[in-house]
Amino acid sequence: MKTAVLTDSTAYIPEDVRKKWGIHMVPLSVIFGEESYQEEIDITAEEFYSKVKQSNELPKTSQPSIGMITDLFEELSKDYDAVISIHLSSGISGTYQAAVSAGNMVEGIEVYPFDSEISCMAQGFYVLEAAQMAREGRRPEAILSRLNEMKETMRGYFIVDDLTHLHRGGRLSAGQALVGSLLQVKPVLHFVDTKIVPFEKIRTKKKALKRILELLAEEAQKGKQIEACVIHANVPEEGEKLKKKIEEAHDHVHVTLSYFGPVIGTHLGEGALGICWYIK
Ligand code: MYR
Repeated sequence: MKTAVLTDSTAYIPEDVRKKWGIHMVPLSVIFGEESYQEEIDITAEEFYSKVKQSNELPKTSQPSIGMITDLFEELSKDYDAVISIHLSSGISGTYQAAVSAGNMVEGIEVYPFDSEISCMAQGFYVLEAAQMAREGRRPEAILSRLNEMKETMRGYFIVDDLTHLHRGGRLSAGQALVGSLLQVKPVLHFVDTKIVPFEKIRTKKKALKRILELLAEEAQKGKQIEACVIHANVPEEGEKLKKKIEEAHDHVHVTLSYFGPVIGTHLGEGALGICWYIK
């Protein structure tokens, strides 16, 4: 049985890595006024952040259409028997639901949609694992079962410089009164049941990052091998600094650096930082 792995652009897996592992990708888009750009294809993260600075209008985002995903599945059906389709959390985007609908429409390929319930490199971790297992010839059911096992230890905590982006885009699940109080501080955010919610209210960025590092350290204390990733929104030096701190503190945490690209950057704003991890 030949199984393909498809993800969306918000995993931000670099093109060379996608090519190496045969990972297929469907893009989400950012829209500036009348102009729409498919991220990772028409616009890079650097171009996006510089365009935001020059533009009078704030960008919007959109998910891929069901038709676009159906076309991709149909294309894949020529070479594969099945496809695992891994997407950003269904609580923040309709992409996963679009993959489910497209999967119900196509014939000639078994479609297994997977809701990562998170996004960015945490989603990427699922994708890389699935791609490796698919290459080993593992069956889709075995791959999905491993992804669900990974979900039990997958964590992602992040902070933003300005919460109004998340609030404006309707992606912050918190009552109006709570949002008001959060705007004064630097809350640590995370996903619960597919949605973004505040984890803890913290006064300063420095303390919020320290708290995220503590949460990782609590996990690392258990002594198991951890795969982690620091993610930044156009602040690579800050990302590198965090990565170095993690490397110096824990020898059984393998850590990489990734970025919040255009679509996620639209909702988090420049300067956001996050760390995600799972127990290997
Ligand atoms: C769409 O238009 O369908 C895309 C909406 C994307 C919302 C993004 C919200 C922020 C996600 C933060 C992920 C942090 C992962 C560690």
